[in-house]
Amino acid sequence: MELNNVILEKEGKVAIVTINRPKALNALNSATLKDLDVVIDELEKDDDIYAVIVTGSGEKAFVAGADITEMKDLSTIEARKFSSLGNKVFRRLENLEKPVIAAVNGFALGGGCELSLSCDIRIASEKAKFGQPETGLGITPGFGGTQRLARLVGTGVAKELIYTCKIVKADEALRVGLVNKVVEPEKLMEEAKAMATAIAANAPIAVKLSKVAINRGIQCDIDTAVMYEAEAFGECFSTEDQTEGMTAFVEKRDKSFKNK
Ligand code: DAK
Repeated sequence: MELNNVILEKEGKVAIVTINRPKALNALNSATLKDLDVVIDELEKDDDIYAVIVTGSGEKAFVAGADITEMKDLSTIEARKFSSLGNKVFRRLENLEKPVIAAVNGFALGGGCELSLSCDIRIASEKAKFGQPETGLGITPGFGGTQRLARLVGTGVAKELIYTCKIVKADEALRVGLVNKVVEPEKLMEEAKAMATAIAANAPIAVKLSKVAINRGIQCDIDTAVMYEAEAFGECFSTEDQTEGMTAFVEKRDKSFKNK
C-alpha cells in the first residue's frame, strides 16, 4: 500500500488516519482523495480495528478544503471526475462499518469541514476553526456540506454558515452542535484515543449496527427508522458477543468481546 499524502497507523484496536500535506494545509487534491480511498479499503478489511480517528498533520490545519490550485482550471469533465471521486470517498467514510472520530486540530474549511461531517463524532482542539467558504469562491459546497451540515446543526445555522462564509471558532462550533467536545490542543489526540478506546471496548458488531441504524434512520420517516433499529437489534442476537455481554453481566464477570 503506497501512500503519499495520507498516513495510516494502528495502535491496538484503533487506526489513526492523518491527512499529510501540511505545506498546503492538508488541502484535498485528487491524489489525497485516492490515498484516502485506499486507506478505507484497508480499514474495511481489517477485522482487528474497531475504531478510527481522522486528523490533519501539522499545527495549523485539519484540512483547509479541497485543493483550490488543482480545482481552479478544471474542465467540466475533470470537475465531474473530481466531484465523483470526492463524493465516493466521503460516502465510503460515512458508511464505513466502524466508528470514525474526527480529531480537528486546526482549520476545517470547505471540504475539510465536510470531511469532519462524514465522520461520526468530532472532537475539536481550542484552535480549530470551521467554515464553508465555497460561495465566496463562486461554488456551492460539493462534498456534502449542504446536506450533512444541515442535518447536524439544522438548516438555519447551516444556511448562515454557507451563505456568509463565516469562519467559526471551536467554542461557537460546540455551541451550535457542530462538534461534540472541545479540548486543549495538546490533549486532542489523547482525548480522541481515549474515546476511540472506550468505543472499542464495546461489542464491535453492536456499535457497527448502531451506526448503520442511525445513518439510515435519520434519512427516513420514524416508522421505517424504528424498523431499521429492530432489524439491527435482532441481528445482534445472532452474535457471540451478545451472548458474551449478557452472560458476563449475569455472571458478574468481565466481558470479552470477539467481534463475532
Ligand atoms: N487549496 C490549496 N492550497 C491551499 C488551500 C486550499 N484549500 N488552503 C491553503 N492552501 C495553501 C496556500 O496556498 C499556501 O500555499 P503556499 O502559498 O505556501 O504555497 C499554504 O497552504 C498556506 O496557506 P496560507 O499562506 O494561505 O496560510 P494563512 O495562515 O495565511 O491562511 C487559511 C490560512 C486557511 C485561512 C487560508 O489558507 C485559506 O483561506 N485557505 C483556503 C480555504 C478555503 O477557501 N477552503 C475551501 C476550499 S473550497 C465539490 C467538492 C468539494 C468542494 C467543492 C465542490 N464538488 C464535489 C462539486 C470543496 C470546495 C472547497 O473546499
